[in-house]
Amino acid sequence: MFKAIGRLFQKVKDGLAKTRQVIGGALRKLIGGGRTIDAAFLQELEDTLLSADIGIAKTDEIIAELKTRFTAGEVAKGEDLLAFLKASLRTELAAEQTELRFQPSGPTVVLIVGVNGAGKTTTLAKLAHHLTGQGKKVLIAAGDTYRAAAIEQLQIWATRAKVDIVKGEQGGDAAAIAFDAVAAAQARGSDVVLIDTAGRLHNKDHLMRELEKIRRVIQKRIPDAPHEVLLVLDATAGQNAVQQAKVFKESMGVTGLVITKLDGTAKGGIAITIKRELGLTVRYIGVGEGMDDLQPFDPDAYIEAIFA
Ligand SMILES: Nc1nc2c(ncn2[C@@H]2O[C@H](COP(=O)(O)OP(=O)(O)OP(=O)(O)O)[C@@H](O)[C@H]2O)c(=O)[nH]1
Ligand SMILES: [Mg+2]
Repeated sequence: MFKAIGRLFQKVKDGLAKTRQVIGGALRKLIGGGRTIDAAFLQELEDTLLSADIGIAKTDEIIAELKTRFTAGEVAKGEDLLAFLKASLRTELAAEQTELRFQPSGPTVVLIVGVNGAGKTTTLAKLAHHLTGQGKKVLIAAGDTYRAAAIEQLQIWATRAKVDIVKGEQGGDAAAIAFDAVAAAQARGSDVVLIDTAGRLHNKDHLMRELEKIRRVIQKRIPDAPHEVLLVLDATAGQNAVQQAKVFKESMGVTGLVITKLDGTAKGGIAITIKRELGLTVRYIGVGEGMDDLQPFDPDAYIEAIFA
């Protein structure tokens, strides 16, 4: 038993060493203080959960369930409460596919989308490095032709990660780059194509139209592509990230999430809120700016880190 707990904590330490406590200190103080579970306590607990972006619906559910359990004598002290909270949050994050779903043959095409500054390009680079480490042949496409320096930024990462890149000119047609990249991947026998995209165009409609066009053009070469559409969300964006997920899910058929910047925030609860509200699963998390700072999402480790 103790060994198992020890192993679990080691895993959490290894896996999320850089992730700061998510709900952390406030909750520990609340639970560890030997206080009785009364109205004031519940109010504080509610505030703490909300401030970690657990979301109103889930928070309400937790508080209501806690009242029932307390009345029934099932939750009496801090340890019970901690166990209850972990179990309750864990049920929201079923063990699902985290790593990319690879096609049995031909390149697996992955579109990386998200608002500007979310961490798309960095995530793409980290993912390229991660997949190369698994022995995959990776090709990346500089599909952000909008932002100045986006292409150079990706070229630097391609050199660092030692992967092929297909790029064009700034101001060029992003869909054409995506098309060329898929064609090149087919010709060269690449296992995976990662396509970077712009986060900001003249407006949201313009952005969505461009992403739609990229999708259409890729399908001329591979009809069921893109096989994965990963939405990159900045954890520090809090409830805004939930809103972004709604918009992208509706227009882009997002297949999974990457939550970045978990190393710098106490707001990891959005993983739970988005899963609950939109049914989207976190596939990877970003815990820093370096090439190794991407991890496949591990729900157990994530829950432990929330309460670390
Ligand atoms: N601390 C930390 N910083 C990150 C992480 N991921 C990305 N960043 C930083 O966030 C900033 C924006 O990252 P980009 O990858 O350029 O974001 P983007 O979505 O491609 O942005 P645009 O191309 O402007 O749309 C950079 O300074 C990154 O180094 C992360 O997991 N942790
Ligand atoms: Mg970018």
